Amino acid sequence: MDLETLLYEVDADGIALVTINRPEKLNALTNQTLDELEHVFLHVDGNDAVRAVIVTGAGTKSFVAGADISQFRNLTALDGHRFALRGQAVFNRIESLSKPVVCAVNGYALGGGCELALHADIIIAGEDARFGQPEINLGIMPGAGGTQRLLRAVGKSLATQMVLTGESIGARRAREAKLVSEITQPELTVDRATALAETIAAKAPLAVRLARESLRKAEDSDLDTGLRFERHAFTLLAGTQDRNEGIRAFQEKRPALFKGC
Ligand code: CO8
Repeated sequence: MDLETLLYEVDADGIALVTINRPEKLNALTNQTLDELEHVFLHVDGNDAVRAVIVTGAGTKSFVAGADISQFRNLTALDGHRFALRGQAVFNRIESLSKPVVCAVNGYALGGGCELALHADIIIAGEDARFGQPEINLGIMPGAGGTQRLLRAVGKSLATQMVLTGESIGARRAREAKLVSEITQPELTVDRATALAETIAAKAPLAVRLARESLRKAEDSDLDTGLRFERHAFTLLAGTQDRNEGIRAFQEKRPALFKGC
């Protein structure tokens, strides 16, 4: 597929950089962008050379300012249903990826942009980042996980305030609310995300995969189910060659060389 609204590259360390590239429209998501995101996520998932993914927006002003509103002009209820279904399906691919995803957010992360970031494992925000769900101002509401994932991320009170007022929050408030893990200077978000991705990429791939899956279970399962998953995942990893290598490297005081088996 020729990518027209995304830039996609994989560096020598296996870090994939996905850049939503419509800066003149503040990287608003069109149907085409959703198709291209899905294509790229499928490539990431099926490519063993990719160890971690960074998602960011082109330009300095915006990560993603939401779904492209011009597509909503003649929307019927059925179109709305299809769009929300499509948005949820594409963003859910992030969750089911076998690699961790770090979002580097500069400027606006609004509507579908905030929802996209909410699907990442880690969010790094520039000091100028703004997160919000302004759909209510358009007479609609979040449709790609915003009500469900924002509430899980920041709790009922702040999520309700954001969704019902449409008001956005800045980077500091987002960090206080545990939506983002770190704030950097705006020009350093991708560098910081890359450094994190490289650190993760150097670990044992199966351990990263299963630990990530186990963390995700904590979001949507009861404690017993989560603990059972954690136990089984731990058991699986105990039988890997990388576990053997990790322990041996520690005892021999050298860096471990993980192979993903
Ligand atoms: N859609 C389409 N175009 C947009 C969008 C958008 N969401 N946001 C900005 N643009 C365009 C503007 O129209 C403008 O284009 P042009 O120069 O051709 O007029 C250009 O980007 C620059 O924007 P502004 O001139 O408005 O820049 P400002 O700095 O004045 O304002 C704002 C920045 C505050 C971000 C403002 O652009 C804004 O309010 N944008 C809309 C934000 C919004 O409401 N987002 C939610 C959209 S609805 C949604 O996301 C529903 C998601 C449902 C599921 C998603 C599945 C993927």
